Amino acid sequence: MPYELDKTASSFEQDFKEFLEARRDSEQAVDEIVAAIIDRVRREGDAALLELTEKLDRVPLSADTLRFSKREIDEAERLCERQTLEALELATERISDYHRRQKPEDLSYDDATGVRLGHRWNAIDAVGLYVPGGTASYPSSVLMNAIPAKVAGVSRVAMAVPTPDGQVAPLVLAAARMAGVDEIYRMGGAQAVAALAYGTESVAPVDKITGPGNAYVASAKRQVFGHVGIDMIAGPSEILVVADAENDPSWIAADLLSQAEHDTSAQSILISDDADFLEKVKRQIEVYLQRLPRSEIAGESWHTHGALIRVGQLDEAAELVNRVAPEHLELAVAEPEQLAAHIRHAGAIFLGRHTPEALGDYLAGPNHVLPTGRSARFSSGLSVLDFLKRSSVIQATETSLPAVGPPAMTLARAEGLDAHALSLAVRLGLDKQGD
Ligand code: HSO
Ligand code: ZN
Repeated sequence: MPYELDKTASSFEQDFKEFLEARRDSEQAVDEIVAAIIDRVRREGDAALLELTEKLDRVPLSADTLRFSKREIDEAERLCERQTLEALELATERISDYHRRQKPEDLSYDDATGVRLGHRWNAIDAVGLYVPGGTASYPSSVLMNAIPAKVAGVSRVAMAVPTPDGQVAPLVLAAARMAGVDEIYRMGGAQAVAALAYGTESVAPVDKITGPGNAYVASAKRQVFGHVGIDMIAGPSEILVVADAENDPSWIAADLLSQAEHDTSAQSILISDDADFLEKVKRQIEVYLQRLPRSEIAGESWHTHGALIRVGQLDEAAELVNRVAPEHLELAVAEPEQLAAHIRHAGAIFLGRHTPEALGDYLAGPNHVLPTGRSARFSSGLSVLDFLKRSSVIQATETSLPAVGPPAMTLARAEGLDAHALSLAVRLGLDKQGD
């Protein structure tokens, strides 16, 4: 059964701490297996990649069939329903529009000494996008990863998707084309991450790898980090809803289940100031669980990690939210803005009773790749900035260098780095010996 905590009870602080510290991720000993796979792909290239794909995904491929052809993607598109493609197109437009507004400006100014300072943004050259196979193969996640990369100006986006027994979701391929993905490979697991990071005869290496995956993919991303960039390591999904008693319990119950159905390790939390309302939502969840197709996953998530928390006053919820730092936060209250003003740690905030989190998962516009596992304390969702990097720019002149050069020389000498001091001195006419 879900956790039931009461902020007005004397044991609350202890109970809440235990709840926050409870582990949700199953630790698996995969690092060694993954290290061996990466090493093989690095040394043997295509041969290792194709052999591992045949063994693990049961698909015999050659260098020619590793990559999806234009004709195969056309065919996949034909298999998709028109209405679904239209919804995907709307999502593409809305996500693109939102992310275009994230593009940062270059900076350039002359400081008081006359030195010109600033920075310039440039896109990463090539990005690898990992897309899981099977039931977690979400077209929406293809859009959420590929669109910000393309908006940033990444010229090459290469996607890896495993095709167990030769199967792939046609909508995933359609989404990839819509988002502007340049290459799609039939490969998955650690071997795909290794191929993207180090390159093989058939897969050119990329500079950064993003996208979710299982424990093997997560371990592989961690192990290639440094050689390439990676995005965050996404954990199981989370939702925290703050709701007053004016809500329809069935709306809130559905919202809690919407994330619980992702994964048995997902977490759904409800905070309310009304014990009766909490009870109604709890009952409604059981009603929905009778009929939802993914009720086994959602039920296990809700019954082992779910929580109902009662507070004396709704404004006490903000402090608890900040301590949880949830991936998704819904504020289903009369004055959501007032409560939101006190929220400092949440991946995405959904305001009011008519903004279910599911809207953000698909086509509100902002990214649905968000910090999980309390990492919203120190990080943000995926954005255009994740596909850009900054070069700082400095320009001193004959007239401005004398203002800043001498103290720089002083610091160089203090560090015992005389060639540093010399490179300033020769320009300032302060190096007597060189003449
Ligand atoms: N809620 C998930 C994303 C997703 N939902 C994809 C539906 N499809 C991220 O936490
Ligand atoms: Zn979702």
